[in-house]
Amino acid sequence: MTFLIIFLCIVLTAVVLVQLGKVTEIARTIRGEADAQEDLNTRQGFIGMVFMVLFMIFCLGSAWYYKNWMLGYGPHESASEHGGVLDSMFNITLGFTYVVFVLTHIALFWYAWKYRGRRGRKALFMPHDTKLELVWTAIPAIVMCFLVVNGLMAWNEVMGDDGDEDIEIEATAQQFSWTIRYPGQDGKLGEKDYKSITGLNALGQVWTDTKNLDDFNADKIVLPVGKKVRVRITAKDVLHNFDLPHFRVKMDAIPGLPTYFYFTPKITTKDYRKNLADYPEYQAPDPNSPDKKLWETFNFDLACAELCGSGHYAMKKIVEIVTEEEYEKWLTTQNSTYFTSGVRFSDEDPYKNDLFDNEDKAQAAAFKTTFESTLLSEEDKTIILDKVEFAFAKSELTPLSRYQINHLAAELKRNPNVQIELAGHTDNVGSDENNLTFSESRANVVYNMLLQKGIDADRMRAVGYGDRQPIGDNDTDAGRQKNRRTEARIIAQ
Ligand SMILES: [Cu+2]
Repeated sequence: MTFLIIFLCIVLTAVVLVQLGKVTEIARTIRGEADAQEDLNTRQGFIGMVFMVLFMIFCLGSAWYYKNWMLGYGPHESASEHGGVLDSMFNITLGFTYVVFVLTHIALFWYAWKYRGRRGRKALFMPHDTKLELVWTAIPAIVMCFLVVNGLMAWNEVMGDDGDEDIEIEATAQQFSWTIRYPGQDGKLGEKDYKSITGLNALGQVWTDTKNLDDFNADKIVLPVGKKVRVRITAKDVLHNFDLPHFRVKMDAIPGLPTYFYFTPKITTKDYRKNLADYPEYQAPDPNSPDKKLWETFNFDLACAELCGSGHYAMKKIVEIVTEEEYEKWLTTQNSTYFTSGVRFSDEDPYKNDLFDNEDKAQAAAFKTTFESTLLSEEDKTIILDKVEFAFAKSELTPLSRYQINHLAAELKRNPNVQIELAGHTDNVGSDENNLTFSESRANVVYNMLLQKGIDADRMRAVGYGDRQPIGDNDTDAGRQKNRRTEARIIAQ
């Protein structure tokens, strides 16, 4: 309905204008061409002047109306230390262009009014004026020089590395998301190589570079206030742009050409929200969560400022600036590194045949607990050596098995009165006789290793039980897997 009324209004206005035009034309013929033309010129000159004033009021009024939403004004003072430099540069440029805009705007319509066509007045023909040419070339050139030099100086100040210690993080753009990588405990991001990119290794981290092992990916950018940050910026497919508008950070993310940006956040998200609360604009309810006000739900954003494709708008991440203590606390919650959560012990893990010190210690501690509780237990004297595994259909230990055998040796040394039986078991695949010999030879392998580690032969015996003592269902893969096992049974203590 509203649409129909608006449409009819427009049509009617058009009809009125056409009719008015016709009336003017008839009047012109009656009064004479020249008179009519002069009237028209005066009227149009006057309308031009009115437009000038209204347009100027509109421009200034809208700027005034939106001032508390605009970056650089009201509550949106830069949230980074360098941002003020860029803001003042913008303001200087704005100052120049503002003066030029107002003057040319006035001149344009004033001249159209003052020099409107009138009877008996002729236009001055001026094909060329060297002095004027010089003036209107020189003034913009000087102003431009000033602005460009100013800009270069600001750029050097912002991008320069003053050698202060920084936190380095990495932002990788791809259609249509950001991957934010943190350096982990060592504070250093590991090397990457595009040739290392696989389904499991989306960034192409080179796992032989140990700096990579503690790197983790975060679902938002969290940074401490007052600490310098260096962001490595890169892209995997097309051009993107790393934009933190509130921090005046903006840099292209280019495939194959790493870029960077330094910045120091100077206000926490919480304090920024408090500042916003002083402005009536931010007292309105947030349309996305109506029980909260706009200032309460405010967050700094990471956006992609390059039109990179249809999902471009979705390239958004929250940036949270917190106090140093809160940052340290947050770091401790990010304990799953990319390597340990997805890559460890996979085929891509170059360390899959070894345990790291911390893993070895954790396994040793767990084994010690099991061993001691088995010593205390009245009935169950069996410890399943769950980490002792053999190559398929062979009596050959997998490389990682050595760790648990070490742990067993350590416990036997700590408890010199303990004697054990090493019991080998198989699943029910194959003949009974074969399984017996096979399980015995596997038990013997463990026996010999313990012997090498200095455990006396008279404290142990190795026995093969074949498939006679299953603990799982031999009809399923998982059950058979359970049945193929080596046990340490305490026979004296
Ligand atoms: Cu993008």
